[in-house]
Amino acid sequence: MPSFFPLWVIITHFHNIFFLLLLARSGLEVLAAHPKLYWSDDCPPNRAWARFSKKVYAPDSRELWTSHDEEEAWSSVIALPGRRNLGLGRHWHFMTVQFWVLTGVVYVALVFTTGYWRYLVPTSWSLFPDSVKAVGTYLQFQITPPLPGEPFNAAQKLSYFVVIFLLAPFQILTGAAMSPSVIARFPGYTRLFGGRQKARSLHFLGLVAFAAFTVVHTAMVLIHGLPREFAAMVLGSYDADRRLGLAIGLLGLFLLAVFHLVITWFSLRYRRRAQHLLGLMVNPLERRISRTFTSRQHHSRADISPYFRVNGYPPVGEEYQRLAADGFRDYRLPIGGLVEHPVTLSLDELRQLGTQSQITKHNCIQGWTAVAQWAGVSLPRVLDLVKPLPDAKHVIFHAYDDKAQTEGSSGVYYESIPLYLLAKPHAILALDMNDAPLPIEYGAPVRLRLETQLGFKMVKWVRAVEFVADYRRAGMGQGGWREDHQFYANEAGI
Ligand SMILES: Nc1nc2c(c(=O)[nH]1)N[C@H]1C(S)=C(S)[C@@H](COP(=O)(O)O)O[C@H]1N2
Ligand SMILES: [Mo]
Repeated sequence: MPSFFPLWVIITHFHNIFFLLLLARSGLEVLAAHPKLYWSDDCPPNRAWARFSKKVYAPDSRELWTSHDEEEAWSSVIALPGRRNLGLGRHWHFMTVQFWVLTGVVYVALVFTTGYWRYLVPTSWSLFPDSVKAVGTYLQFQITPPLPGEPFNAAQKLSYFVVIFLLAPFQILTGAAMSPSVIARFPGYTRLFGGRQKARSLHFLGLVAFAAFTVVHTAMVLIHGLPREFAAMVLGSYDADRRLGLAIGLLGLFLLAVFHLVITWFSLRYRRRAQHLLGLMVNPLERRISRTFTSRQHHSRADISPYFRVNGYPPVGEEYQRLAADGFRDYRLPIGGLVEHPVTLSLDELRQLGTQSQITKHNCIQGWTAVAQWAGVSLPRVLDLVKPLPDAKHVIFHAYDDKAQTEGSSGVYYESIPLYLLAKPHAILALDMNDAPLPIEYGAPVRLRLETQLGFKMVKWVRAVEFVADYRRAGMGQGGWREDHQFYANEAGI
């Protein structure tokens, strides 16, 4: 029998197992942060087509709830790292996907340059009836022989073709369709999938398909005989030493399990270090996307969502309560730090700078979306007014909500934004939502809107705006409250 599996097939196959397992576990961590799937970008709370959570929140509930309450803590057995660590799960996912895509590119290039494609790509219609026949043979507890001169039988060839050339690209494309920067810059691209929530649902179904394939694929390895298959898988030939193949194969699986135990333990035990180490490979990608993509969304009024989730409980501090009590008449927004002309503006003075309005899609890091109209002062206009000094690189938006008072955590909410993001067209200090002054839950009297970024960057209840050279002096130094306390990435374009 000829040797069908060259070294590059052995190596890329192993890489694929390695990266797919990381992607699946970290993907489940992301899902746990909003364990509901929808077909509509309005994410109506009672209309999820799948819900992996017992908690039910009604849109008309008398008591305020937030999307953070909807999060689930999943076990580290299925999720990486598990236990409500969305930020780290995303880090693992986006670190791994870069290597997985690279593996795929190398693999496909080799498949076509070596002629190996003949074993994978159907070239005759007979493959379809032959695959059905092959499955029938298996169902009669018999083994289907490979196609003449090829390593795989018809059913194998067809299923490998589907997984490699359809399912894998499908996961990459639906994944990209969920990035807020992609949605903002290329709204038509995400519409190809019917919107972000359909892309998210399809991405999940892609995971289910990968899992189903893996179960059948592994069962087939067992049915055909583990020693024989491991010999081919790790030594490249069915004629290779089966004892050696089996030993290396089992050792590989054992090391894979140990690796997952170690990274899960490390991610949970040293969350800050995991955030930084993974960030080394994720942040440059996020930064490139944030820098290059500019929002070009134009939704219509008809797209405005009937229900818009809240995240973050409103401030309860004395100062905010007092300001809110008379409709924010005494509210003043200080804009200062590293600027030539620091200013302190009332709401009327802010409005006098001229307002702009936009209908855009909000993307929360947890997974839900909603569309609203926002109106307020364009931030490029504010930059013209205060004139940032050359040293100013980041702008910190300080908020009124103290998480010690509202969510049993600690620290006052803030987020730092790189200066270049504020010079973009859809960057505004919003004063109105859907043609009315901002309601309290949605950030009254002033909130930030940056339409290429994830929701957590859009600070509500803004108390002060401060231009700085380095955000590391603020809070715990990670660039924002959610970076400090929830280990999110400081860049928020994906
Ligand atoms: N001050 C403050 N701003 C905040 C938050 C918060 O907790 N406090 N949550 C952020 C998150 S995670 C999201 S998704 C959006 C939610 O905006 P919404 O409540 O208007 O839907 O606000 C962002 N701004
Ligand atoms: Mo969010």
